[in-house]
Order: sequence, then structure tokens, then C-alpha cells
Amino acid sequence: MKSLLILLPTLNEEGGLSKIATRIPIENLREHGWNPSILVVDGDSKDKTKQIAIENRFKLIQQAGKGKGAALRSGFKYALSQKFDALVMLDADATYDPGDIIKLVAKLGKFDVVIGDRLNGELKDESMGVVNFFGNHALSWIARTLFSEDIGDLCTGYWAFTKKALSTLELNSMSFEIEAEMFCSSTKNGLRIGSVPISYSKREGEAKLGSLTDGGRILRKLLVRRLFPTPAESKINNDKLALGSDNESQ
Ligand SMILES: Nc1nc2c(ncn2[C@@H]2O[C@H](COP(=O)(O)OP(=O)(O)O)[C@@H](O)[C@H]2O)c(=O)[nH]1
Ligand SMILES: [Mg+2]
Repeated sequence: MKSLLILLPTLNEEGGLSKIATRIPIENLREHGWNPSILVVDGDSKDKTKQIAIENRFKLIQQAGKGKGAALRSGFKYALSQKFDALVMLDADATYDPGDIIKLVAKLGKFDVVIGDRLNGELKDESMGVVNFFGNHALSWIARTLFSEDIGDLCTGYWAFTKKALSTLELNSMSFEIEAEMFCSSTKNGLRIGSVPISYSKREGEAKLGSLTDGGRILRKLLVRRLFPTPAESKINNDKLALGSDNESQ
């Protein structure tokens, strides 16, 4: 049996987390040879998010620093200190279908990294506003052009990595530009990137991403990584990234 770590970044995501908690296809994954465990990396939520994680017996750690990028990097660092064969990350706002985890991990091996592609998948009603729709297409096109690498949906929050692939990533993003940087670093390290079409639904709760500000940050990250493929020192010291010692549950 291979082990799979499922990483969920959360910031005040009680509605989304409680919805997806019951939908993670634990049995189906086991039937496909994967033994899953679930890791919630929280940004100090003030609602019931942490309680829901604990009730569901998920591993809960507190992120270092602030922002989704910092949270994912905390989660990756924790993951790399553990024994596992692959990692899947997805947003906890119930926009992504946890059932699609099966489709992503099925392609690992042939690929080092697999993304869930919303733009070539099924966008459900009210899942993505017009600005975000065009912004996501434009940023993905810019990424393909700058890096000569096929990527259908740069800003997707659904990614799967082999442990080896994850260990090669060099990241210093603090916020929503993290996925763009994951793409740039994967390309730089010669990782094979595959994709599967997925569905995308209306989120539960409030969005944290601001379309224009964060779109600008993502574009800037693509340009900076094209010129400087390796990140300069991060704003948060790698040693300070959480390993879950103080805030862990379970
Ligand atoms: N731990 C943590 N999670 C965050 C933070 N900001 C956003 N998230 C989570 O990242 C995911 C994506 O955020 P969301 O607002 O839906 O942005 P979008 O999907 O890119 O529009 C959700 O699960 C959020 O709860 C943060 O600062 N810390
Ligand atoms: Mg979202």
C-alpha cells in the first residue's frame, strides 16, 4: 500500500471543510492501493475550522507566517518530514471535488506532478466570475508562453506530487502566487507535468483572493521566476515553518 498525504489549507473555512470532510474517498483510495491521511494547515481560523479538523481526526498544524503560500510551504515542510509516497493538495472551500483525488493520483508515475484542470473541465454555475475566468485563462497563456511548457490552468488549487518531485520545489511565495511558483519551479527542475480535467463548484463561505491584486502578484511572480529561476531568501525563515509541535492535534 502506498501512503498519500492530503493537504488542506484553511482560513475560516468551517462551511467548506465540513462539506468536504465526508467526501474524501478514503475507501476508494484504499481499493486503489493508497492509504490516505489528512493534514489541515490552518492560518489561525476564528470560526469552527480547527474544531471540525479535530472532530474528523485530521492532523492539524498551525502555519508559519501569513497567507496561503506560507501555509502550503508549512504543509510541504511538514510533509517532507513524514513518510509518504505522494501528496495531494486542494482548497478546503468545497470548490473542488475530493472524489477527483483518485483521478489525479492515478497519473502519478507517468507524471511527477499532476494538476486538476478547471478551465478544460467543468465550471459549475457561479463557480468563477467573469474577471477570474479571463484572468485565469490569460495567466495560464502567459505561463505557457514564458516557460514553453503546457499548463492548462496555472492557478488551480488541485495538485498532486510524488514525494521526490515535492522535495525539489524551491518556493518563497507568501500568498496566492504560490501555485504559479510551483509551476515555475517544476518546469525549472524538469518535472513531468500532467493534468486531468476536473469540476469546479461555487465556494462555501467568503473568498480570500482579491482578483486584481492577486492576479498582479501572480503575473509578477511569473516574470520574476522567468528572470531569476531560483528564489531569493524567503520572508519567513525555513526553520520557522511549522512542524506542528505546538499546535498539533491527534
Ligand atoms: N492556512 C491558510 N489558508 C488560506 C489562507 N488564505 C487562503 N487560504 C485557503 O486557501 C484556499 C483558497 O482560498 P480562496 O479564498 O478560496 O482563494 P481562491 O480559491 O484562490 O479564490 C482555501 O481553502 C482557503 O481557506 C491563509 O492565509 N492561510
Ligand atoms: Mg477558492
